[in-house]
Amino acid sequence: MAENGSQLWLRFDKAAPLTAGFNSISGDPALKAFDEFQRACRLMTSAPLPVVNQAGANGLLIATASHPAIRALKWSKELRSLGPEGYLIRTVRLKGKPITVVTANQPQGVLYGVYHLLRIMQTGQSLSDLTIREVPTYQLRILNHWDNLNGTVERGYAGHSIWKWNELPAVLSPRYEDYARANASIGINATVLNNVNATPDILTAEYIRKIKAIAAVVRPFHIKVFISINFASPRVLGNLPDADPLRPEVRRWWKQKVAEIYREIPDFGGFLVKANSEGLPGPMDYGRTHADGANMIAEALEPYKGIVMWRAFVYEPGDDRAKLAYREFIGFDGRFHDNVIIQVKNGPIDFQPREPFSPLFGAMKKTPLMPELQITQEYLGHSNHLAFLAPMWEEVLDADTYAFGEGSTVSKVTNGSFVPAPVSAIAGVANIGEDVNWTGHHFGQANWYAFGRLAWNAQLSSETIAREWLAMTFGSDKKKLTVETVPEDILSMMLGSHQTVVDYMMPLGLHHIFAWDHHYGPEPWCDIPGARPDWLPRYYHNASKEGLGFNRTASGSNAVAQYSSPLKEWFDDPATCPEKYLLWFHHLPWNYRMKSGRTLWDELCFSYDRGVQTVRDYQKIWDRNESWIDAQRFREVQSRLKIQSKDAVWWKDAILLYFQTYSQQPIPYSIERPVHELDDLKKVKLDMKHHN
Ligand code: BDP
Repeated sequence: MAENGSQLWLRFDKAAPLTAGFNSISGDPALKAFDEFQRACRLMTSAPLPVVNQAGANGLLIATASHPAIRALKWSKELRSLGPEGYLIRTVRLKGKPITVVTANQPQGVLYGVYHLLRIMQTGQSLSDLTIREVPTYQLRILNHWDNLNGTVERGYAGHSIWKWNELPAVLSPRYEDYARANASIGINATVLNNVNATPDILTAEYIRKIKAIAAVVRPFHIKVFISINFASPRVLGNLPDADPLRPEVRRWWKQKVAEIYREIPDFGGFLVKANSEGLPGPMDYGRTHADGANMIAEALEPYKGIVMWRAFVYEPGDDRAKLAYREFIGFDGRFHDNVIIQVKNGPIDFQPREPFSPLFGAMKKTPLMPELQITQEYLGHSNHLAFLAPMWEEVLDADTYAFGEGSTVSKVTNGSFVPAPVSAIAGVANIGEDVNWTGHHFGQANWYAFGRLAWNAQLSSETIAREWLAMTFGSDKKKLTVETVPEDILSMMLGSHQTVVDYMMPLGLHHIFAWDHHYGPEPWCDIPGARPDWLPRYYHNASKEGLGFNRTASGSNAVAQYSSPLKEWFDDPATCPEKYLLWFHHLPWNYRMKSGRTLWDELCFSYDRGVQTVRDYQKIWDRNESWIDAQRFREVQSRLKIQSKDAVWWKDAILLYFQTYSQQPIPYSIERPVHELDDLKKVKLDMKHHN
């Protein structure tokens, strides 16, 4: 069968290694879950299952808790502990006959249960004696689209936006439903349709009708729609003199606007707000605070149970940029309304290839916080590089903040375990565009998949996620894949790929040494006269004849002080600071002795070289699997690996040759020699406009 990636992990291929064997289906045919199972069944076996009134031997029963067949099972106690989205999948014996039951309190739980069951089937796991109970880690699992109303996507590398605003509401692209299904299949239950750099237009009556049309398509899949708003909207759209959050007319404007939205979309989710950040308007324009701004909007949304996600991505110049969000927000702890969640990027700066977690996690003890992860690879090779991000996110979610004692990990301080959260949430900046395969790189799909799976269950291992995704996404008659039989070489390529990108871009805690604006290639030398210092790489790497790195210890910017003990002491001392964050927290001499026994300079050289060599290995791994991979996807991934390989060499040569002008030391002779001249590399200017 021809494959172009458009079906994602939902290929429901007839060749899939089905352990299937259901004879009939019963329960509640009005449920979307029921429909979806039958749809998948048709694709897998050409025919849906016969619908019967009562489950018979090898039957499947799909229903909510209130259905008589489920009530008869007397599981009410267990069902009560599941909340609205949790589910049970169990094999029961009725009169000696095995029946598989998928049930939950609410229809959405049943839908997630059905997709779990389908996943078991698609990945060739056993269907007998199932005893599955799942409850999500986060209640709101939300994609953030950075899609502009003109169809471009900020930091999007998979073509234009999937939202065809100019055709809406009259024309509904069939992709909207595919999108909703894909998200529901991995537990994503909300979406922010437009860029955080929002224009006021999204709040006009015209756009509200368009949003309503999208909401109608995704609603059956239990997905709620949110939008990003521009704080100045009352001034721009409402002709008010300003947007001061304490001005009664402004407050009234928001209330009326929110009422207008809910009249059209009764289950609307709420707003995402980027305010007083990177030049966008906000409450501080009027001498007010983040709390004033967020609470005003929260008040308007409150009667409808809407939510405000207020971003903490702020960095007014002044101090070490890594400290700024914390400094600006910590004083507001406990001062936000109940329906405000502060949305915090995983790291303190900006989605770098690797950052330590943001010190706001755990530090705000009375305010619900939600992590914002970036699925789109703005700083990780766009859609050209293969970088499976589950390991990076696992590292963040499992990081111990120590804020509430040992074990208060980032996932636990954000999912309501320590800080009461009326709604716990996690966001991922989408990597989706109108490309046939949705994400540009076929392996970019794995990051969308991984975000959903981790948002549902933050304890899942990257390996489990990669196995599931590979088994569902690849595989054919020639090679049937199950979670156990996925090719080990491709699996390990995926699992190591984030570290590999870090190795050839920014190892050992280096960060933000990218080219200006497009964030693709290396430009550690970049200098733009008049630019803010913290927009330039030099600010971050501080290379000099003496050494390299950013001193954030007590003798430097003291960013370490924003972390809880014992972390702050560990980070403060190069001997205990994890080497992966070494140059994030320390400025060290070129001859500093690393744990490997090598000098810092040599270690850097070896990291870059390891990155290059490993990408070359990825090319070999991919090529030797050619015989069983469908032709188009094989070729497309192969050609992107070539680009990645060349880029890795570009990175290695640029960074090592440039830093060598400071270290004045030879590149260890066992390492492949540079093939570029530094002066030539300095002339490289990519024509990659960032759509803003
Ligand atoms: C940066 C991006 C920029 C975004 C900004 C944000 O470069 O395009 O608008 O983050 O998150 O990473 O607001």
